[in-house]
Amino acid sequence: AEIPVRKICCIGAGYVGGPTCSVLALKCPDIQVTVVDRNELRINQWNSEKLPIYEPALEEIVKQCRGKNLFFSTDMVPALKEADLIFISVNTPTKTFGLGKGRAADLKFVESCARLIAEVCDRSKIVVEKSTVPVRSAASIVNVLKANTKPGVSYQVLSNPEFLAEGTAVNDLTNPDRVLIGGEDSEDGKKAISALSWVYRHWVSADKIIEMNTWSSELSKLAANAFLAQRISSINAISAVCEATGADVSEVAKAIGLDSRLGPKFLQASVGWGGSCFQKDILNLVYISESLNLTSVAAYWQQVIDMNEYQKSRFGERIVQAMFNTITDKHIAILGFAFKKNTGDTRESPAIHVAKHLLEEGAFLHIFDPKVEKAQILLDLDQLDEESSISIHTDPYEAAKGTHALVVCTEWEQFITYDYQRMYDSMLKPAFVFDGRKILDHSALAKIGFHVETIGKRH
Ligand code: UPG
Repeated sequence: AEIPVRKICCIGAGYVGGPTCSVLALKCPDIQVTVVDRNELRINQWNSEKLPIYEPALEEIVKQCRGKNLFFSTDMVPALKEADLIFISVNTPTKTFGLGKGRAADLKFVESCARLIAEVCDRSKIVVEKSTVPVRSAASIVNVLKANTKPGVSYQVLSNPEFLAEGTAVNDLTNPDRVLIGGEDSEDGKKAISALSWVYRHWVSADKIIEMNTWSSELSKLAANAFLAQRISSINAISAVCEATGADVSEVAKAIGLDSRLGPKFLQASVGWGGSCFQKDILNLVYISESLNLTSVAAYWQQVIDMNEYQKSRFGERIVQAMFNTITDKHIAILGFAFKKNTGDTRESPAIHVAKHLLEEGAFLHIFDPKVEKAQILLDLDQLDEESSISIHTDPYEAAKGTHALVVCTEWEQFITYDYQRMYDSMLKPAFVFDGRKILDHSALAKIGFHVETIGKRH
């Protein structure tokens, strides 16, 4: 039988393109996968011993496939020319200027990919939009391609949003809940859909591969992220009620989650959600809704973001209040700076918000995270170098030494098993713990002598 796709090129070697293509290469030995990016440093890192991103199990896969059927390159043109199928997996940041500033997604990178493809390709291709984009973006890609296509060449544009979460990327890619493929309702459209579906069927069962129209596929991605963030904002809203009444948000979450219609996942109250996707995608949904004159819809989803801002601020304020309304000149250890466990990514991390709040109140911060690089922490806090108000530590016990308080901002599992007696002994008294992730054993900490405060519970 005819093999529909022999060579794949992916533009964008980031958190989506890198892991997705690595798993693809692993599962499809008969397909050659080339990941291209104009960022030479990043490509060099993908070709080196130390990959540019940390994901459990990723390194083994890259080592196994690299040089065989997985390649990382800055040489875009030949890779695009040879490919039967091209993934566009570039970033779509929130616009920082002009119309839609602060909310709309900036599609300039997606558009320039489409222009480059049209310029260099001299045979027909399937172009797959993998970046998270506003609804109807595929139509814009089609427009740019059509207006610039060489004679005899035609394109099919598919939407195939990625649902992997950071820290579990390899597992999410290997065992996806579903794969969405949106395409044009025409004979050529159907052919393109079945070609991409053939690629996924190497390791995903057919019943999990869902075909739909392009706009549904694009909107499903935004909607899924909005629903996920909304669940966290909802439980965080309840956590504020708990703190004010004496209810315990863990008990409430458990009770809610046992309703089979709701389910137990994504009900962990926290200092707030972060990450590169939720904020950007919801802002995007809000912007699209407003553009379509759906003001009530826009206001509804905006509240999910507002509640998250409220939660982050509330946690910072609570720290100050508990420490006798002043933290000026006090030393505070921040445990965890990444936006979630098992990643070194700090994009939109609630830890940044909390740290800035504490700095504004005049505290000295001792920051420790198992994976985040020192330079990244300094960058996030707008600091050029370590100075008197911030020190970055590679050992949690060193970070805790001489501080008045420990503030947990990320749910790293290793935090659970630290020797808190040892930390307590090296800290100033009264010693506080503020658990922004509800992961520590609070009664054990109280027994040691800590004053413990956590989300969604009166101490
Ligand atoms: N979080 C909580 N409580 C919970 C669950 C998560 O506070 O009960 C926080 C978590 O700590 C993190 C944020 O929510 O700060 C987002 O977590 P998660 O969704 O696991 O990470 P992402 O890597 O941002 O993944 C989301 C979607 C994924 C999508 C991706 C990019 O889960 O499906 O592909 O965004 O769009």
